Amino acid sequence: PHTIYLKDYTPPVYQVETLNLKFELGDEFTVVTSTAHYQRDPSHLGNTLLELDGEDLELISVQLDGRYLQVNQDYRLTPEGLQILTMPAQGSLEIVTRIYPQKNTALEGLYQSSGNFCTQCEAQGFRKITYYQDRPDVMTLFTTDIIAERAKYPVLLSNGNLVAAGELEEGKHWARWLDPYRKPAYLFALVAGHLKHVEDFYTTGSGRKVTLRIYTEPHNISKCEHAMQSLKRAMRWDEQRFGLEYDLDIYMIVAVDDFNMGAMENKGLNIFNSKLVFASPETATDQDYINIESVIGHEYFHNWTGNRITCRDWFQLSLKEGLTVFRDQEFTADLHSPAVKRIEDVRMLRTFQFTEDASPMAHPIRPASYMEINNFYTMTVYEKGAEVVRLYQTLLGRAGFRQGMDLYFARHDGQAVTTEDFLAAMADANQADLKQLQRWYDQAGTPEVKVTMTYDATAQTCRLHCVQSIPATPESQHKQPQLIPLQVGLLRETGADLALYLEDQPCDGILQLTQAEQSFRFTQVPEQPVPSLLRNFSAPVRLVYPYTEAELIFLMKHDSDAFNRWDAGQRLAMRAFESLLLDLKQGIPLGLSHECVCAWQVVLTDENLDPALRAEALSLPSETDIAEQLRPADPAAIHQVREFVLTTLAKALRLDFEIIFYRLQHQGVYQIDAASMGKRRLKNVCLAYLGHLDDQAVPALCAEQYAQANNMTDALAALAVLVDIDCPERVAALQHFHDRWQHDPLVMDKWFALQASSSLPNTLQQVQQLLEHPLFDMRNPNKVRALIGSFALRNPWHFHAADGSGYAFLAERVLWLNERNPQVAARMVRPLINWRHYESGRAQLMRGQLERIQAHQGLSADVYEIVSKSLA
Ligand code: BAL
Ligand code: ZN
Repeated sequence: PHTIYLKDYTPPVYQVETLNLKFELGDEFTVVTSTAHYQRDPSHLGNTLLELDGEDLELISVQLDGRYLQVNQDYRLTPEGLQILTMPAQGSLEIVTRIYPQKNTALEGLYQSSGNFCTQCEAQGFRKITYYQDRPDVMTLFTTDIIAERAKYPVLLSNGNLVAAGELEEGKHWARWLDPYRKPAYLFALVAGHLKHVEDFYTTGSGRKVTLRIYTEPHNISKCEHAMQSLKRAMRWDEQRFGLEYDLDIYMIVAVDDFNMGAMENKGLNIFNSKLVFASPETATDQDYINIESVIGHEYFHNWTGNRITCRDWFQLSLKEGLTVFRDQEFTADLHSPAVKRIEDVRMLRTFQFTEDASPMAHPIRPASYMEINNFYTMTVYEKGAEVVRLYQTLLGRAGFRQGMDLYFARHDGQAVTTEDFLAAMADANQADLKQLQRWYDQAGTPEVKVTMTYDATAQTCRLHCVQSIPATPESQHKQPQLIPLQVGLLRETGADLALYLEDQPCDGILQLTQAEQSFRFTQVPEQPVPSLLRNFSAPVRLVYPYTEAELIFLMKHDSDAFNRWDAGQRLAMRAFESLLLDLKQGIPLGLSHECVCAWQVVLTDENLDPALRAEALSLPSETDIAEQLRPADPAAIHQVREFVLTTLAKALRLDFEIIFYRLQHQGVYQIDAASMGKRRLKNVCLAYLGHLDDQAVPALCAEQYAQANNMTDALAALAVLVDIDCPERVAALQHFHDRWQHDPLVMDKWFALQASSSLPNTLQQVQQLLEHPLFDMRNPNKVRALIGSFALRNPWHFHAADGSGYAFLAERVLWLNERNPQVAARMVRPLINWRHYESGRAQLMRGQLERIQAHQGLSADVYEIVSKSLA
């Protein structure tokens, strides 16, 4: 595999005016006829080479303006595709190819899922359908004809509007779809199958009636209501918040079981992993409900940020993904609890993106190079990208951000653009100098901001001294300072916020860090305050401040910023873990301070605090978080101290946990509003703590909750506690769950995932046995993620077993997947790449498995890129 560089970008020589596609879908193969009208950029003179991308295609014929072309004379086949050797300034090229969707296990291009045809073209799947300039800056008008056997494939769908349909001989039928908006090939979609749909309507702000349809296999049709309502909420929200309306007469979503990612924003025809569509109280957890709403929103929001304005090239991926994640985050925050949403997003960012940013795969949100673009659909491009978009809003305010968005659409609708275009629109709309924000796009690594405070009682001033640094990452050793908005508050002894004056000027609390080192002097500060720093996580940085235990406990109680109140608890826990790890190493008996225990008791029992926030506060940093922050990591020690803290809190606060648990135990009819979800969350956090007590009553309590639950959230929470306890109730509940849900693959994913996350000693053995379970299928990405992904990512203790058995297991699975589905293989190998962060024994074992994978013949570009970079 070779490396592709952003600096080598050149615009396409040919644009495509129209593209007509004809698919003849068959039982063994599919014939694709593509007719494209090419138009050369006038600045290029003379007949020119036209290079078309193509992969795994059988070429049948090529015609130029009705004349058959001859191989080697008129065209040439290369490993990358097809070259038309002397292409005139304009011409119609008809290419006929044969493809084998039924044999497509990579789930890229045209493939089958549950016997139905579907597509996934982003990023470069279209080249597996026909020869074409498979790059996002080639945008054209698509017309798609689909021909298939009516009995097997009664439903034929593509992008845009259905303009004609009819019957053919031999039981076949056809449909023609026309998409009136120019689009790149990655947004193309086709679906053909035995599907049913639910239908609803939405009237846009300007009064246009849009038909909404969700297509599924018939047996799942009853589980689409939540997705449909979510779609309508998303359509309304985008009108209200950003003034953006939908632009076609029909919006379709198709749910499929075999899908490499979550969902895909194909114009007018989204294709979704069924996991992100189907919900019923019995089968979906609260988190599933929220995720469905958020991803339905995300794909819908792409219609403007991604489809109407798309990326010039794949280096700009964050232009659409960071922005659209930001939009879906705001959507969820506006509809539910902004504080809970912020906490959840930051928790995920810190656990997974910070880790990625400290890994050999670290890359800027706009990478400068890649080998395989599929490897860059990352937490960095998506989640850090969203944080960078959030920086604009923090700096410009909501109104200023909206003005920037308006200008971005006014300037670039219908274009394929770059992140610089986005920055320019934001800056120009606000007459702001935002040039320094560019560094967020070009530099990888999580910035560290070290703050110290000095207070001068005589002058009544308080100085915050800030030092920013960005760690070296593969793309660069020396970093330039970035523009970091640092939102701060100063708390009085009473816990109230002081009014802020910077050098006697009133200040909104947002400090703009622009230099490596900078001081800010607050005046009119009558007493020594406790600083609340990086409020609402105003930038994706690691904040370092020498807080004392007492100060953190004070902030946990008093900070007016809900995010920082939560974060103070996380810092307090991390401090405790750090000192316990040291004690463990030195053979000092473990103990948790009385003050710490009381601090969590105060949060737990604070009836004025939103139950969801109490639950968040009681959810301590994960073993993965601890491993990342306290390197080199010893996963066994980390597991031991974290279990110690949980058990200590469970014992000390048992009565409180029980009182709250029983008070919230029965909630009647299942509701998915924020308040009900928050209460369930708190109740189940209490149950999880009680699960740490060595008490016979606990399994019985869990078994009871499992048996009585009228919803999946409560059932699964009870099972999650049981799965860590070696008891008859565990066996019975797992068997019951299996028997009850064996017909439902998505619910069974939960069953596989739970067992893979168990802390019981024989978990790896169990996972290996589950690979042989009749309902497990390595070709289904959801199953792989549920069983193998959960084991490697959610069970660090067993994955990092000191004998290396977890690593060897993962490597074997990666090699199996490499042959069949390289994208999924490349995702699964990632838990090994941070091998340098672990103590030397484990580090060597992890490296050994990476070397084993690297030595494998026939490694895909996807896996090769990750493994070779990790070992470099
Ligand atoms: N564009 C790939 C799926 C998504 O981010 O929406
Ligand atoms: Zn997206």
